[in-house]
Amino acid sequence: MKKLLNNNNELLIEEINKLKKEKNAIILAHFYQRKEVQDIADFIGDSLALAQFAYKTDADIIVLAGVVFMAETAKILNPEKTVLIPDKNATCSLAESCKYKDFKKLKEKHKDAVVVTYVNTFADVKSISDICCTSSNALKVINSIGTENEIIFGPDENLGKYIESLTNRKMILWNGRCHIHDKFSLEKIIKIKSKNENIKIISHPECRKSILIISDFVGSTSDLIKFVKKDNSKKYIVVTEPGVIFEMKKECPDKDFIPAPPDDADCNCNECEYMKMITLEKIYSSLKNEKFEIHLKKEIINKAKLPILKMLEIS
Ligand code: CIZ
Repeated sequence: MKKLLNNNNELLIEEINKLKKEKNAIILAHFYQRKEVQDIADFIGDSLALAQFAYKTDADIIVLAGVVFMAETAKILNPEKTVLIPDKNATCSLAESCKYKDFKKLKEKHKDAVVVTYVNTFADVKSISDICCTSSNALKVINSIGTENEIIFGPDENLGKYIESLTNRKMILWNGRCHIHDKFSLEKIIKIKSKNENIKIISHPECRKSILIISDFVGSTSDLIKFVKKDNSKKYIVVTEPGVIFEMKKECPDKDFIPAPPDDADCNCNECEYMKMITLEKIYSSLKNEKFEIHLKKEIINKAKLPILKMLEIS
Protein backbone atom coordinates (compact mmCIF):
# COMPACT_ATOMS: atom_id res chain seq x y z
CA MET A 1 0.00 0.00 0.00
CA LYS A 2 2.88 2.39 0.82
CA LYS A 3 4.14 2.12 -2.74
CA LEU A 4 0.71 2.94 -4.06
CA LEU A 5 0.53 6.13 -2.05
CA ASN A 6 3.49 7.78 -3.77
CA ASN A 7 3.27 9.94 -6.83
CA ASN A 8 0.25 12.15 -6.09
CA ASN A 9 -2.12 9.24 -5.69
CA GLU A 10 -1.58 8.37 -9.33
CA LEU A 11 -0.66 4.73 -8.70
CA LEU A 12 -3.50 4.34 -6.26
CA ILE A 13 -5.99 5.78 -8.75
CA GLU A 14 -4.60 3.51 -11.46
CA GLU A 15 -5.02 0.46 -9.21
CA ILE A 16 -8.57 1.46 -8.27
CA ASN A 17 -9.47 1.85 -11.94
CA LYS A 18 -7.91 -1.54 -12.74
CA LEU A 19 -9.90 -3.24 -9.96
CA LYS A 20 -13.08 -1.52 -11.12
CA LYS A 21 -12.67 -2.96 -14.61
CA GLU A 22 -11.64 -6.42 -13.41
CA LYS A 23 -14.59 -6.71 -11.05
CA ASN A 24 -17.21 -4.80 -13.06
CA ALA A 25 -17.54 -2.38 -10.15
CA ILE A 26 -18.67 1.23 -9.95
CA ILE A 27 -18.02 3.94 -7.39
CA LEU A 28 -20.91 6.19 -6.42
CA ALA A 29 -19.97 9.28 -4.41
CA HIS A 30 -22.05 11.78 -2.46
CA PHE A 31 -21.54 15.53 -2.94
CA TYR A 32 -20.17 15.74 0.62
CA GLN A 33 -17.19 13.46 -0.13
CA ARG A 34 -13.54 14.55 -0.34
CA LYS A 35 -12.52 16.09 -3.68
CA GLU A 36 -10.25 13.19 -4.69
CA VAL A 37 -13.03 10.70 -3.94
CA GLN A 38 -15.53 12.68 -6.03
CA ASP A 39 -12.93 12.86 -8.80
CA ILE A 40 -12.58 9.08 -9.04
CA ALA A 41 -16.32 8.32 -8.87
CA ASP A 42 -18.37 7.06 -11.79
CA PHE A 43 -21.29 9.09 -10.55
CA ILE A 44 -21.65 11.93 -8.02
CA GLY A 45 -24.99 12.98 -6.58
CA ASP A 46 -27.28 13.52 -3.64
CA SER A 47 -28.89 10.55 -1.94
CA LEU A 48 -31.87 10.59 -4.31
CA ALA A 49 -29.68 10.59 -7.43
CA LEU A 50 -27.42 7.90 -5.91
CA ALA A 51 -30.44 5.68 -5.23
CA GLN A 52 -31.78 6.28 -8.75
CA PHE A 53 -28.39 5.46 -10.26
CA ALA A 54 -27.91 2.38 -8.09
CA TYR A 55 -31.35 1.12 -9.13
CA LYS A 56 -30.44 1.00 -12.81
CA THR A 57 -26.78 -0.01 -12.78
CA ASP A 58 -25.67 -3.31 -14.28
CA ALA A 59 -22.38 -3.34 -12.36
CA ASP A 60 -21.77 -6.40 -10.15
CA ILE A 61 -20.22 -4.40 -7.32
CA ILE A 62 -21.29 -0.99 -6.03
CA VAL A 63 -18.83 0.89 -3.84
CA LEU A 64 -20.76 3.57 -2.01
CA ALA A 65 -18.52 6.50 -1.13
CA GLY A 66 -20.94 8.03 1.31
CA VAL A 67 -22.41 6.93 4.62
CA VAL A 68 -23.88 3.61 5.70
CA PHE A 69 -27.58 4.46 5.15
CA MET A 70 -26.77 5.28 1.49
CA ALA A 71 -25.04 1.92 1.02
CA GLU A 72 -28.01 0.19 2.66
CA THR A 73 -30.37 1.95 0.23
CA ALA A 74 -28.26 0.72 -2.71
CA LYS A 75 -28.35 -2.83 -1.27
CA ILE A 76 -32.12 -2.71 -0.75
CA LEU A 77 -32.54 -1.74 -4.41
CA ASN A 78 -29.99 -4.36 -5.56
CA PRO A 79 -30.18 -7.30 -3.16
CA GLU A 80 -28.39 -9.61 -5.59
CA LYS A 81 -25.38 -7.30 -5.95
CA THR A 82 -22.36 -6.78 -3.74
CA VAL A 83 -22.61 -3.37 -2.10
CA LEU A 84 -19.53 -2.12 -0.27
CA ILE A 85 -18.92 0.75 2.12
CA PRO A 86 -15.19 1.56 2.42
CA ASP A 87 -15.51 2.42 6.13
CA LYS A 88 -18.24 0.75 8.15
CA ASN A 89 -18.06 3.48 10.80
CA ALA A 90 -19.28 6.12 8.34
CA THR A 91 -22.56 6.67 10.10
CA CYS A 92 -25.04 9.57 10.19
CA SER A 93 -26.18 11.51 13.26
CA LEU A 94 -29.73 11.68 11.93
CA ALA A 95 -29.98 7.95 11.29
CA GLU A 96 -28.44 7.27 14.72
CA SER A 97 -31.04 9.52 16.36
CA CYS A 98 -33.91 7.38 15.12
CA LYS A 99 -33.73 3.87 16.52
CA TYR A 100 -36.17 1.23 15.28
CA LYS A 101 -37.58 0.44 18.74
CA ASP A 102 -38.33 4.08 19.59
CA PHE A 103 -39.68 4.96 16.18
CA LYS A 104 -41.96 1.92 16.24
CA LYS A 105 -43.41 3.16 19.54
CA LEU A 106 -44.29 6.51 17.94
CA LYS A 107 -45.86 4.70 14.99
CA GLU A 108 -47.95 2.56 17.37
CA LYS A 109 -49.21 5.70 19.12
CA HIS A 110 -50.49 7.09 15.80
CA LYS A 111 -51.75 3.95 14.10
CA ASP A 112 -53.50 5.72 11.22
CA ALA A 113 -50.73 8.14 10.38
CA VAL A 114 -48.79 7.89 7.12
CA VAL A 115 -45.15 7.36 8.03
CA VAL A 116 -42.68 9.38 5.97
CA THR A 117 -39.00 8.89 6.63
CA TYR A 118 -36.12 10.88 5.29
CA VAL A 119 -33.65 8.51 3.56
CA ASN A 120 -31.21 9.31 6.38
CA THR A 121 -32.48 6.33 8.36
CA PHE A 122 -31.28 2.77 8.71
CA ALA A 123 -32.97 -0.07 6.81
CA ASP A 124 -35.00 -1.31 9.81
CA VAL A 125 -36.67 2.11 10.21
CA LYS A 126 -37.37 2.22 6.48
CA SER A 127 -38.99 -1.21 6.84
CA ILE A 128 -41.74 0.31 9.02
CA SER A 129 -42.22 3.40 6.83
CA ASP A 130 -44.86 4.05 4.19
CA ILE A 131 -42.78 6.30 1.98
CA CYS A 132 -39.26 7.70 2.01
CA CYS A 133 -38.12 11.14 0.93
CA THR A 134 -34.90 13.09 0.48
CA SER A 135 -34.36 16.82 0.82
CA SER A 136 -34.77 17.01 -2.99
CA ASN A 137 -38.27 15.60 -3.03
CA ALA A 138 -39.68 15.99 0.52
CA LEU A 139 -42.18 18.65 -0.57
CA LYS A 140 -43.39 16.53 -3.51
CA VAL A 141 -43.73 13.48 -1.25
CA ILE A 142 -45.71 15.32 1.43
CA ASN A 143 -47.95 16.93 -1.22
CA SER A 144 -48.70 13.46 -2.58
CA ILE A 145 -50.39 12.49 0.70
CA GLY A 146 -54.08 13.40 1.07
CA THR A 147 -54.72 16.22 3.57
CA GLU A 148 -57.10 13.98 5.50
CA ASN A 149 -54.11 11.92 6.68
CA GLU A 150 -51.99 12.52 9.72
CA ILE A 151 -48.27 12.32 8.88
CA ILE A 152 -45.36 11.15 11.01
CA PHE A 153 -42.17 12.71 9.65
CA GLY A 154 -38.70 11.73 10.79
CA PRO A 155 -35.96 11.96 11.70
CA ASP A 156 -34.98 15.56 10.76
CA GLU A 157 -37.07 18.03 12.73
CA ASN A 158 -35.61 21.10 10.99
CA LEU A 159 -36.50 19.71 7.56
CA GLY A 160 -39.93 18.70 8.90
CA LYS A 161 -40.60 22.22 10.17
CA TYR A 162 -39.45 23.70 6.88
CA ILE A 163 -41.86 21.45 4.96
CA GLU A 164 -44.63 22.40 7.40
CA SER A 165 -43.99 26.06 6.64
CA LEU A 166 -44.23 25.43 2.88
CA THR A 167 -47.36 23.29 3.04
CA ASN A 168 -49.18 24.87 5.95
CA ARG A 169 -49.59 21.35 7.24
CA LYS A 170 -48.85 20.15 10.76
CA MET A 171 -46.97 16.86 11.05
CA ILE A 172 -45.88 14.66 13.94
CA LEU A 173 -42.14 15.33 13.94
CA TRP A 174 -39.30 13.18 15.24
CA ASN A 175 -36.78 15.36 17.05
CA GLY A 176 -33.60 14.37 15.21
CA ARG A 177 -30.99 16.83 14.00
CA CYS A 178 -28.04 16.67 11.65
CA HIS A 179 -25.07 17.49 13.88
CA ILE A 180 -23.53 19.50 11.02
CA HIS A 181 -26.51 21.49 9.74
CA ASP A 182 -27.76 22.26 13.22
CA LYS A 183 -24.44 23.85 14.18
CA PHE A 184 -24.08 26.71 11.69
CA SER A 185 -23.59 30.10 13.30
CA LEU A 186 -26.23 32.72 12.49
CA GLU A 187 -24.01 35.45 13.91
CA LYS A 188 -20.96 34.53 11.85
CA ILE A 189 -23.03 34.17 8.67
CA ILE A 190 -24.53 37.65 9.18
CA LYS A 191 -21.03 39.02 9.78
CA ILE A 192 -19.73 37.56 6.49
CA LYS A 193 -22.78 38.93 4.69
CA SER A 194 -22.24 42.41 6.13
CA LYS A 195 -18.65 42.45 4.86
CA ASN A 196 -19.49 41.28 1.33
CA GLU A 197 -21.70 43.29 -0.94
CA ASN A 198 -24.09 41.31 -3.19
CA ILE A 199 -23.30 37.99 -1.55
CA LYS A 200 -26.16 35.47 -1.33
CA ILE A 201 -26.85 33.01 1.48
CA ILE A 202 -27.83 29.57 0.19
CA SER A 203 -28.84 26.99 2.77
CA HIS A 204 -29.84 23.38 3.21
CA PRO A 205 -33.28 22.76 4.79
CA GLU A 206 -31.70 20.71 7.60
CA CYS A 207 -30.46 24.05 9.03
CA ARG A 208 -32.21 25.84 11.89
CA LYS A 209 -35.16 28.10 11.05
CA SER A 210 -33.23 31.23 12.13
CA ILE A 211 -30.79 30.54 9.28
CA LEU A 212 -33.40 29.55 6.71
CA ILE A 213 -35.33 32.80 7.14
CA ILE A 214 -32.30 34.95 6.31
CA SER A 215 -31.38 32.78 3.30
CA ASP A 216 -31.80 33.87 -0.31
CA PHE A 217 -32.35 30.28 -1.38
CA VAL A 218 -33.08 27.01 0.45
CA GLY A 219 -32.64 23.60 -1.15
CA SER A 220 -31.02 20.18 -1.24
CA THR A 221 -27.43 19.91 -2.49
CA SER A 222 -28.67 19.30 -6.07
CA ASP A 223 -31.01 22.27 -5.82
CA LEU A 224 -28.21 24.48 -4.47
CA ILE A 225 -25.94 23.46 -7.37
CA LYS A 226 -28.71 24.12 -9.91
CA PHE A 227 -29.39 27.49 -8.27
CA VAL A 228 -25.80 28.79 -8.44
CA LYS A 229 -25.59 27.69 -12.09
CA LYS A 230 -28.53 29.80 -13.17
CA ASP A 231 -28.33 32.67 -10.66
CA ASN A 232 -26.44 35.80 -11.71
CA SER A 233 -24.67 36.59 -8.41
CA LYS A 234 -20.94 36.01 -8.14
CA LYS A 235 -20.54 35.15 -4.46
CA TYR A 236 -22.33 32.83 -2.05
CA ILE A 237 -22.21 31.73 1.57
CA VAL A 238 -22.85 27.99 1.35
CA VAL A 239 -24.70 26.75 4.43
CA THR A 240 -24.32 23.01 4.10
CA GLU A 241 -21.45 20.51 4.28
CA PRO A 242 -18.67 22.18 2.26
CA GLY A 243 -17.93 19.12 0.07
CA VAL A 244 -20.67 20.39 -2.25
CA ILE A 245 -18.46 23.35 -3.17
CA PHE A 246 -16.25 21.09 -5.33
CA GLU A 247 -19.17 20.53 -7.71
CA MET A 248 -20.23 24.20 -7.54
CA LYS A 249 -16.71 25.31 -8.44
CA LYS A 250 -16.60 22.77 -11.29
CA GLU A 251 -19.86 24.14 -12.68
CA CYS A 252 -19.12 27.82 -11.97
CA PRO A 253 -15.33 28.36 -11.92
CA ASP A 254 -15.72 32.15 -12.00
CA LYS A 255 -17.86 32.34 -8.85
CA ASP A 256 -16.82 32.44 -5.18
CA PHE A 257 -18.20 30.13 -2.53
CA ILE A 258 -17.60 30.69 1.17
CA PRO A 259 -18.30 27.71 3.45
CA ALA A 260 -20.52 28.81 6.34
CA PRO A 261 -18.81 28.55 9.74
CA PRO A 262 -20.19 26.63 12.71
CA ASP A 263 -20.79 28.00 16.21
CA ASP A 264 -17.51 26.52 17.55
CA ALA A 265 -15.13 29.30 18.39
CA ASP A 266 -12.03 27.97 16.67
CA CYS A 267 -13.42 26.31 13.58
CA ASN A 268 -13.96 27.83 10.14
CA CYS A 269 -15.81 25.16 8.33
CA ASN A 270 -18.31 22.52 9.16
CA GLU A 271 -17.16 19.22 7.65
CA CYS A 272 -18.98 15.97 8.36
CA GLU A 273 -16.42 13.65 9.93
CA TYR A 274 -18.42 10.61 8.83
CA MET A 275 -18.52 11.64 5.15
CA LYS A 276 -14.80 12.40 5.31
CA MET A 277 -13.98 8.91 6.64
CA ILE A 278 -13.95 7.66 3.05
CA THR A 279 -10.50 8.00 1.47
CA LEU A 280 -8.87 6.73 -1.72
CA GLU A 281 -6.87 4.23 0.32
CA LYS A 282 -10.05 2.82 1.87
CA ILE A 283 -11.75 2.64 -1.54
CA TYR A 284 -8.78 0.68 -2.89
CA SER A 285 -8.82 -1.70 0.04
CA SER A 286 -12.61 -2.02 -0.17
CA LEU A 287 -12.49 -3.01 -3.83
CA LYS A 288 -9.50 -5.30 -3.44
CA ASN A 289 -10.78 -7.21 -0.42
CA GLU A 290 -14.52 -6.73 -1.08
CA LYS A 291 -15.12 -5.23 2.31
CA PHE A 292 -17.15 -3.95 4.04
CA GLU A 293 -20.09 -5.68 2.47
CA ILE A 294 -23.60 -4.57 3.39
CA HIS A 295 -25.69 -7.51 4.63
CA LEU A 296 -29.37 -7.07 5.39
CA LYS A 297 -32.03 -9.61 6.28
CA LYS A 298 -34.26 -10.59 3.37
CA GLU A 299 -37.34 -9.62 5.33
CA ILE A 300 -35.97 -6.12 6.00
CA ILE A 301 -34.99 -5.70 2.34
CA ASN A 302 -38.45 -6.71 1.14
CA LYS A 303 -40.21 -4.32 3.52
CA ALA A 304 -37.77 -1.40 3.16
CA LYS A 305 -37.87 -1.58 -0.63
CA LEU A 306 -41.53 -0.54 -0.80
CA PRO A 307 -41.19 3.00 0.67
CA ILE A 308 -38.04 3.61 -1.39
CA LEU A 309 -39.75 2.52 -4.61
CA LYS A 310 -42.75 4.70 -3.77
CA MET A 311 -40.38 7.66 -3.41
CA LEU A 312 -38.65 6.87 -6.71
CA GLU A 313 -42.03 6.67 -8.46
CA ILE A 314 -42.96 10.13 -7.17
CA SER A 315 -39.57 11.54 -8.15
O1 CIZ B 1 -30.13 13.93 0.46
C1 CIZ B 1 -28.93 13.99 0.60
O2 CIZ B 1 -28.13 13.48 -0.13
C2 CIZ B 1 -28.39 14.80 1.70
C3 CIZ B 1 -28.02 14.10 2.93
C4 CIZ B 1 -28.27 16.07 1.51
C5 CIZ B 1 -28.60 16.66 0.21
O3 CIZ B 1 -29.37 17.60 0.18
O4 CIZ B 1 -28.11 16.18 -0.79
